[in-house]
Amino acid sequence: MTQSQGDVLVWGPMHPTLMQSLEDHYRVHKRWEMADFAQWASAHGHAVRAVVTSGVYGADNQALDQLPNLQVITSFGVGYDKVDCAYLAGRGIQLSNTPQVLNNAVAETALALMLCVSRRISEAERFVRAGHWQQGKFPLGNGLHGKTCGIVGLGQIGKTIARMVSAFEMKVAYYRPSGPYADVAYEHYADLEALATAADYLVVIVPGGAETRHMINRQVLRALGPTSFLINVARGSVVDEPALVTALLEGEIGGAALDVFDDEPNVPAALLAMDNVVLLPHIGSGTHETRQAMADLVYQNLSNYFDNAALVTPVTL
Ligand code: 8YV
Repeated sequence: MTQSQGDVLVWGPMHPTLMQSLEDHYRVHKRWEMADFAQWASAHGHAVRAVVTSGVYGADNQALDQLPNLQVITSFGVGYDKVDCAYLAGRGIQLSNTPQVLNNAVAETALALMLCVSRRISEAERFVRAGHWQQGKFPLGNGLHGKTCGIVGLGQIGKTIARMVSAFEMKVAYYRPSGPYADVAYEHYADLEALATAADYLVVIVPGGAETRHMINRQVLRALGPTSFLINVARGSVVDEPALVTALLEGEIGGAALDVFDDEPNVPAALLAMDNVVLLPHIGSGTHETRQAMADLVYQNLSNYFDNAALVTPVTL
């Protein structure tokens, strides 16, 4: 194929095979390499019909304003809280994301974090590497078996986490303010603090955005309690980070395991100093297999758009 099918603006560096496919089939414009986007857009912005971005990069309205003929945004990742859906709907711009293909990888990350924080794995490894084993035994951790896993956000990833923790013979409970799902047997809570009180492990996997911002606040953390743990594989914005730091400093929760932060890649210095906190650099979906599947899905959505076919995984705006 030639590079004649259309002009695509790519927001930031993407998965290598996706970049290659884009460059093989489209005229690719790399936003992150532009010294002055506004200047570039005033000359070339009218040609752009498609944007490729990720859940982490998003796309700001101010930049999109400079792409008057934009018709589709294909985003790498399931979360799309960094694009303004109302704005896209207003302009008739379609949006796609990459649901389903990352369910297992993100759920595996949640399980890894639960095990890591409960059994003190990172801390224990630091202990060995520092040569402390010769001086004495490492303290005990907490088990998962028989404990309650409270899931905040029983969507597709949440359900995958529920199935995985069931194999550890944990009890599963979930929060849903609008009532229980008819087809789900797990224990339902309409009140988040009540779920936190019941949970030994509170796993956060709701979409980011204004509706869920800081829903994990000081009250929820206090309800979780000093022997229980917070796991966040959703978005940093869902947790009130200063409240989390305070709750940890005050011993109000047992520990936290976090894959996501409010201001990535910046992690609050107070968290870096705590041994009962596990910190990951947003690797939830980060396996070779899953990232390839996500890359393929982004490309399929884009090529469908240019072939005048329906998007494979459209977001309803
Ligand atoms: C990132 C994610 O999008 O799917 C999501 O919502 O947070 C991740 O999969 C991905 O890491 C972007 O590079």
